[in-house]
Amino acid sequence: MDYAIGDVQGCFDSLQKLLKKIHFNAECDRLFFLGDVVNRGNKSLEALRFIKSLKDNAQMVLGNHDFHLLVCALTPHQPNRKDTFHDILNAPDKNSLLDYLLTRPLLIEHNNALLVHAGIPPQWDKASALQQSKLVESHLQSGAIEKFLSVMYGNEPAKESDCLNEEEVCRYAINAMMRMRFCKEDGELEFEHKMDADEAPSGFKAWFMHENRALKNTDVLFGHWSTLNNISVERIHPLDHGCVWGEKLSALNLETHQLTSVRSIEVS
Ligand SMILES: [Mn+2]
Repeated sequence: MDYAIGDVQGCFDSLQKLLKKIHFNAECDRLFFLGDVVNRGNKSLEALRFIKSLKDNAQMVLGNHDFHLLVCALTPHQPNRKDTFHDILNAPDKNSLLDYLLTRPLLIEHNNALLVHAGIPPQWDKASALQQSKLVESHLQSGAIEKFLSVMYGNEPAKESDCLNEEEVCRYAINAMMRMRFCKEDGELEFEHKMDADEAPSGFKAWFMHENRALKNTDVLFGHWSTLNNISVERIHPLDHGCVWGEKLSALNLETHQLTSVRSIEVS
């Protein structure tokens, strides 16, 4: 069976509890992690090592916390007080764990569904989304990684049409696929608000609520937005159920569409 799993954020013990509940078999089942496998929780190192150890039976897209770990590990940028991935930064296998993250995509296509950490802006069809993901991936795997990572932080350009060069195109793509919650129909991003989807700032909507969204007829599975409540939008599958905040970790069976959740067991 194939399963998509929401934001683990270092909650390794809850992940093991969830895998027990779905009777996960590492020989034949496959896990698709929706990003943010590390940070904020108490066992980022165990979580990342475990996912890497599953080899081809686990795949993951990069989330903003995974990306933040790369920036802190590979540029002079310092972790902040809330970051809990020092175990990875101090691990003897740090380099192979970082290499693992550097070779992860921003977007996975699986049986006509798209898996992404935050979302896909309304103006992108499948080909554009895959193209933007590949562009960032090519930079993550290039030799000039420190230079690339050190210019990827920042909220601008908010609009795709304002991107003047490849650096800005990549920054927009990273912000859209790893951080976006609210945007305008043309994909203009907004990062001040983190509340529920029906409390959008003026002029903005949750990215999946735009009427003319190009991917309306494609299943999109995503994490990142743990405060989303009771979303009922066709083909939209939010799977960050707030495990690191003491709520739930969930797995969606990609064949039967059955959802299995466990209550978080981490001390928050
Ligand atoms: Mn996130």
